[in-house]
Amino acid sequence: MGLKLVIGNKNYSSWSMRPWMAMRIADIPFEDQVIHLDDPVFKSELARLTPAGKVPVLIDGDRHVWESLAIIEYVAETFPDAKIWPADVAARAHARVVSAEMHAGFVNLRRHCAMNMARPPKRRELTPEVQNDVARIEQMWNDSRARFGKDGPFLFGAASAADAMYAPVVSRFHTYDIAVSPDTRAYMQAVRALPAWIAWETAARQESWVLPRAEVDWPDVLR
Ligand SMILES: N[C@@H](CCC(=O)N[C@@H](CS)C(=O)NCC(=O)O)C(=O)O
Repeated sequence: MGLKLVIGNKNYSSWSMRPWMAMRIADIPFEDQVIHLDDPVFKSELARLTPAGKVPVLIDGDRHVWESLAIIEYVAETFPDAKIWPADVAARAHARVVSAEMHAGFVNLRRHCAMNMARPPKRRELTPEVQNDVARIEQMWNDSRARFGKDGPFLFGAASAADAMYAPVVSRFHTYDIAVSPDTRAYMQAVRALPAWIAWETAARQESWVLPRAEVDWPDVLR
């Protein structure tokens, strides 16, 4: 029996996107199952899979792994040759640092600019707190690229789990037309050109569900 990743709507579920992208980037075979976040059966379906009641959840036989970063670590251990994390130990440590920073933080950006891949890019005014998150993320991306990214366009050269952890941030920067530096734009462009990104975005745009709490223009739904 293969791996199954249970996820929320591809258009909106940023935490689901992270392990999905990491596994696709690393060519790890898996199937996904999408559960609409506002479906009345969402909680009851999920209760069978995780006591945390949230997506994503990875199912590997009788092992159930939830929390996006824990899923990535599980597949990195299970498929060591897939090189989910950078090969160099210093780069790998730093990739884990920035990924943990994402997992634990940037609440202001996440709340103010919900991921919504199907929304056409349109500028959203940012609060000072959100601007602080954006500034820290740009500083971190520049620093990672300058120290470890010489061999490619991604944070650690080749695409890795760190880029997967920040893929929903790339989406938010794009969707809300957030003012960023040319270097940040180039990095975003590289992430948005990844086959894994294109596959996720294409599927997200085919979904018809609308999640009012994630539509910042509500009651308008921009498409
Ligand atoms: N820390 C968790 C966050 C998971 C999470 O908040 N998932 C959202 C979807 S993106 C969810 O399941 N929300 C449904 C709910 O809270 O009822 C992770 O990294 O996986």
